[in-house]
Amino acid sequence: MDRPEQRGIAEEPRLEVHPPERSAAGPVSVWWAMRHALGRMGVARTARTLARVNQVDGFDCPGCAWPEPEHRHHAEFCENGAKAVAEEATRRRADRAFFARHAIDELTGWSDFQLGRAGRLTEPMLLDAGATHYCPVSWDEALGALTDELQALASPDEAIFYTSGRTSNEAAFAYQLLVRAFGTNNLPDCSNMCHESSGLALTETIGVGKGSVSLEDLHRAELILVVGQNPGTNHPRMLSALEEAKRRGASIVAINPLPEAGLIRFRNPQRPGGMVGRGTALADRFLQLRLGGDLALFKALNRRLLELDALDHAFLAEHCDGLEQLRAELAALDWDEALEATGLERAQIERLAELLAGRTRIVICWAMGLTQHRDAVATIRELVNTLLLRGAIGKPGAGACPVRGHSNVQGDRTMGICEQPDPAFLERLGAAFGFEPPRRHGHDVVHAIEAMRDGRAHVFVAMGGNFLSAAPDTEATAAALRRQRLTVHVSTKLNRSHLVTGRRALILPTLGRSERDLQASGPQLVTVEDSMSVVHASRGRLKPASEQLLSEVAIVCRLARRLLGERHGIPWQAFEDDYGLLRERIAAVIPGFEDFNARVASPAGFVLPHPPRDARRFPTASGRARLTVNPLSVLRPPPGRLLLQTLRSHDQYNTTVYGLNDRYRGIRSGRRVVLVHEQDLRERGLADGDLVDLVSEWTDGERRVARFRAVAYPTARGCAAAYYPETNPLVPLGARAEGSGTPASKSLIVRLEPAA
Ligand SMILES: Nc1nc2c(c(=O)[nH]1)N[C@H]1C(S)=C(S)[C@@H](COP(=O)(O)OP(=O)(O)OC[C@H]3O[C@@H](n4cnc5c(=O)[nH]c(N)nc54)[C@H](O)[C@@H]3O)O[C@H]1N2
Ligand SMILES: Nc1nc2c(c(=O)[nH]1)N[C@H]1C(S)=C(S)[C@@H](COP(=O)(O)OP(=O)(O)OC[C@H]3O[C@@H](n4cnc5c(=O)[nH]c(N)nc54)[C@H](O)[C@@H]3O)O[C@H]1N2
Ligand SMILES: [Mo]
Repeated sequence: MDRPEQRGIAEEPRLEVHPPERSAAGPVSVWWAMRHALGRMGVARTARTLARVNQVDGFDCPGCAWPEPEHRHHAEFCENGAKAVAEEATRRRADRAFFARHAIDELTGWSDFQLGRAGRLTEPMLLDAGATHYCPVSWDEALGALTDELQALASPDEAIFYTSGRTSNEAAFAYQLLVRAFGTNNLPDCSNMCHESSGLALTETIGVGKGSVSLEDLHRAELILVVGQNPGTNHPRMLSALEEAKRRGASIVAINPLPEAGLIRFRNPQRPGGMVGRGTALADRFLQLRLGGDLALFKALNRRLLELDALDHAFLAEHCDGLEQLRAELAALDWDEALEATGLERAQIERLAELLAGRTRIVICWAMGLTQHRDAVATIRELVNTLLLRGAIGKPGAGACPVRGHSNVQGDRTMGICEQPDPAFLERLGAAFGFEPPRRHGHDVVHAIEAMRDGRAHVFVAMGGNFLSAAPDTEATAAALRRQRLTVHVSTKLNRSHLVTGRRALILPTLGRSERDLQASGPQLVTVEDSMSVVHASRGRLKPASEQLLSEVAIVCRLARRLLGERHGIPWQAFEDDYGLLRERIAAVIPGFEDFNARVASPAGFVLPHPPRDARRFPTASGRARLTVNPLSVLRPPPGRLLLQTLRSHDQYNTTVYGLNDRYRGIRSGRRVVLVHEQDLRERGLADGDLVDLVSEWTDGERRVARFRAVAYPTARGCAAAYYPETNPLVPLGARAEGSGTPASKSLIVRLEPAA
């Protein structure tokens, strides 16, 4: 078995399927959090570590990007945050003895769960050409090898510099500076696979590619739509905010093909009632729509709002363009088509439109259920139309809330990690450092894979993440990585990207966010930006997993010194010694960071400017918000096929698998399942419990993953769901969102075949 996705598959003899749960969190989640933490960290370390998460003098949870409330609880973390912390603070070590014991071939046979359990990486490791094992190397040798390969390239554009979203602002700023001073904009990042569609749609419509609400707005909203998001698992602390809004009288509507537990009922472990009672019923309504049906839904809602004349006329007249075009287009909306796309009844849509018409403080939250579709950008633009028609932007209790993933993914973008940088940013960067940054756009994730595959790139460097497993089309990505001369990963933990490598490979182990970062000038803090544009400090407190770890900032600065030498006179050594100096430069280059060092000293941090949110000012070309026309085209799989979404279980953080349970959905001790409506199974001559292969169909041929257990599940008709990353081999490189290029990993056309 040479195929990367088929490796590490053991049969799952203990797999159990139970009915899905009807509520999220509560005492059971506290128990699970403690079980995970104690198992990996032991008692004393657990107490010390969890007491620091998201506290003002502690570190930012490396879990999700949900903001911290102003009045923090003693335990300001959730079950899944505790798992993320425990994963990093584990006492296990993947050290030189580990790598001497296990050949690459053997490790390749391990599951992602087993790889993660190997523990923290402890020193730089090199996999030499043709070698069977990684061997220890000094930092000097490691950075020397990378420098030599980069210098041997015919052009800086033959190198790829990926970033995942945990990297601090300081490390991200230094990294993009190094890459641009080297001479390329090849800075793909996890955003390309995540909220790229949101950033683009928001920039086009309101002029700023970030969400426009604060936590307080959520608390004060009268109506909250939660669309394409599973907060019970992926943003558990958001449930507290929903609960608070609910307590103040808000209505909550969940729009999703799956009845996710967290949206139905919530038992807040931080309130006495949450530990004993039945908890708060969160969603007042649940619209179970078809995958990819959201564009049709929002179009139909907007059409009804126009018919009802439920418009904020004053706001539209003062601030928006495009009302007449929108009106004309929506007048021609074909209801039959809209109903086919959504799978909903017309009355359901009309009732929701009436709810929207009756409320003014409206927040719409969304995540990957909207961004990872062919029509993602159009869908989000149409959702912005809804907000604009209702005047629900730039006033208290209202706005757009794209809920980000990685804990600093938004900050990384603010710092310039972007393959298509804003020319004004490059201008300021060049002026501040006295060099001419490259202007050519770089590669995003998919274009980077194509460049590596086609021999246009030869060195791949990753600042965090797990590129092989997170990217689409695992086979194609593996082939692309194998063609590289050198693949390099700055990582905390072992993962599959360390095993599918170029001719040579380096692992550069780094400090996690929970760990003390001591440099020449003393202990360093770093900063992060949450989903609501709040920038605040994070201070690691734990003893580093090994004495040989370098911080991400130190790795970048040392590489820069070797690679660029004195070129441009950038003070890399001083940056490494004192991150405060980096922050001074950030303040000079990036608007909103004036006086950065002083302001980050405030415990609550500070909020970045957002003109539409702050002053109803829309920095688009016309200076006005844009209502947009977004043509509808219905996804129609051929007869017998299903639409498949690839999503997260409760026991994973992206490609890191903490455990084998998806508790709320009733799946235990296994991950190779495909959730399908019972009737859809029956129509295909299948039944719950059958073993099936999933075959995706695309213009360039078929892709297959073998031996998944079919589970009869109450999902929308015609739709199926299975876990990422096991199903990434099914995502064709060419299946991408229009405009943003995000892999369309939530609406793959698949058929189920009985397994051989
Ligand atoms: N514990 C934990 N926390 C995490 C992560 C993690 O893996 N584990 N990942 C982090 C990251 S990087 C991110 S981006 C976020 C991801 O957070 P989510 O976006 O919540 O993650 P997914 O599991 O991909 O869930 C997608 C949700 O959208 C629904 N959905 C899918 N397609 C459609 C559609 O066409 N329409 C509608 N209306 N709904 C749809 C799915 O049924 C599911 O409920 O979470 C972050 N937080
Ligand atoms: N099919 C499918 N594919 C998807 C998605 C999907 O829903 N479906 N979701 C997409 C999304 S939203 C995202 S964001 C991407 C995620 O893509 P990535 O961000 O590339 O993947 P992660 O699994 O989050 O990366 C985990 C690795 O990061 C390293 N790491 C952890 N903490 C640190 C740190 O502090 N510093 C450093 N240097 N390394 C660290 C560890 O070695 C760990 O193994 O995947 C995307 N891929
Ligand atoms: Mo993400």
